[in-house]
Amino acid sequence: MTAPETQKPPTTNTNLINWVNEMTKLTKPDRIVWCDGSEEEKVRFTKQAVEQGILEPLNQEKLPGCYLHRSNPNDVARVENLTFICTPTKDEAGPTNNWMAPKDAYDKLAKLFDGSMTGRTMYVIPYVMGPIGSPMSKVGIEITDSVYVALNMRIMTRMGTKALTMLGDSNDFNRGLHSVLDCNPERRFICHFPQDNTIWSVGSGYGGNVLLGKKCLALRIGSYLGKTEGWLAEHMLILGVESPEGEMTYVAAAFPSACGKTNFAMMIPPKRFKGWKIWTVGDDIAWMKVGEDGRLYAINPEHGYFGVAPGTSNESNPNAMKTTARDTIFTNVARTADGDVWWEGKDGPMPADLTDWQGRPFNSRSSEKAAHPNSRFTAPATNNPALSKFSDDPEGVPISAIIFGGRRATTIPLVMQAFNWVHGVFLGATLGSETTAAATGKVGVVRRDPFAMLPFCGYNMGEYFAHWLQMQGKIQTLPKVFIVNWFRKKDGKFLWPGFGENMRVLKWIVDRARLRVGGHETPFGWVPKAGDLDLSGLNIPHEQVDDATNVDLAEWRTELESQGEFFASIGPTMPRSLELQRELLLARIDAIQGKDA
Ligand code: OXD
Ligand code: MN
Repeated sequence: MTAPETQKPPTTNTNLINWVNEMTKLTKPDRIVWCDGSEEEKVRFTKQAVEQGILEPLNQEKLPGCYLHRSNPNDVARVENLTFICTPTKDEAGPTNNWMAPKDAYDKLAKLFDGSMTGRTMYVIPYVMGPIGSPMSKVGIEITDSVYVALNMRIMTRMGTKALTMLGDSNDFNRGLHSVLDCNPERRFICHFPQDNTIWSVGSGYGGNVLLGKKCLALRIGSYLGKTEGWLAEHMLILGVESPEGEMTYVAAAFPSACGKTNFAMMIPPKRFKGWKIWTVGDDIAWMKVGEDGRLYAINPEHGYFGVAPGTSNESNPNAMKTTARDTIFTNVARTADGDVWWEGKDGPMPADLTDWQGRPFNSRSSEKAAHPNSRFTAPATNNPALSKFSDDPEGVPISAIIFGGRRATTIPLVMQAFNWVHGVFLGATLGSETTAAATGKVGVVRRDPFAMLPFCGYNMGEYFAHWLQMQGKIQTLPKVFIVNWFRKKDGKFLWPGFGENMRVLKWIVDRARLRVGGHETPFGWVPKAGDLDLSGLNIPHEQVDDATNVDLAEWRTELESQGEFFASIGPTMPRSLELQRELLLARIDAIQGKDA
């Protein structure tokens, strides 16, 4: 092997230099580029990506600094069946994760990585997850042979020299290695080694599989670090609700992939809520730790949004439209004849002469979609007009309420509050949702997605539940816990209008968290008392809202039984106290129906 063309490493950190040398020996690149995160570098990488056909410039007058990427059609979503947690024992990964023994995984992937960068450039990307200098932030280094990854990581993280400065000479950094190879699903593996703080990803170019700071570090490795270090890494948006009087309340909310977290985090309240404002801290991930005052504080480890494009419009999310109007990378959307982007659910009629996400002329009569259902935008958080001024605060923001939400056609009411922390953990643990296009597999089937973390928990799910239960002893001022469902249906139609109107529900949540509104007790939790949910100016019949908020005992019995099957599948690590919660709720139904012993 001839020595690769390289620059002098911009660091004296010998742990880092040695690791990069080791990975260089394995992958044998022709060139090594250490990323500094500068503007000049962005321009250079973008030019290269355009020359190589990886990015296509869009109409620079309409969308300055925006580019389109078309992925390999076989590589458009996360691949949960090829994602592995590689812990010394299978039990540590637990029943909800795919497992490989660390040595087997390293050996298997080393064969694939061997020489994988020959003829290619290796990019060494130093990045920080979280505000620079925050005690909650973590440094990662991603080595990749994809300039698309380098450009996306630049948007999604605090990337470059500042990360090396924060790392200094420390050996405490996540080691991420990625190679696209030939993008063959047969040779695609996303392997996590929590004990080694290491991620190896091969054979894919899709964001969730390859932007290693996001799902891999911030959630899978992050959740493991959270358990060992006593904090929480969660699949949650973070938003601030500002009242007309300037009172700020912060909320964290977990929803499974593609259930509208980005829309909720950037919501614009309806006219009725004049003077109210929503500020985005994060749209996908929250790291939460107990502060000195005993409250739970959250940071968003990310610095950009990797959002689902279809359905995003000036009606559903005007802030996202503004956020993506410049310096954004679009992946797998359709393109108009004048170099604009398009997707199903964007404003206005479908333009003529579209090019579809695979670069083919689009036939508007075909049953196929012009944009892939999981097409994405990667946009800088700093473009967001609603970005919270505390999103860069090293201390994070204090969380008053935690919300769980799924996509459920039946059973789950519009909003319900847990009786206490343990019941709240139960609501998180039993979260269910219909599957979406964010992961490969069948769409629209209800699956349990506890805490929206099923694909992202880096260790045994039963122990994860136990960790949540144990946090009760650490947090002095516990956030109140809620469950919401924007997706309930009757006769095939959604009962609740969603989007900005969700502000009505959020206001009740804020008032409950601040102990200034009552609640109506149902066997399963508190719901708004008649009149407490502000419905003024909402143009839908009251019966429809009643249907959206209704709690039906028969539906709940089925639900609790299915939750029981899920709990049983967790096995011996399943905390007994959560099963007791379930039994208690079933007993309440029995009592109401006169079936108690
Ligand atoms: C995401 C996901 O991309 O959850 O955020 O799949
Ligand atoms: Mn997500």
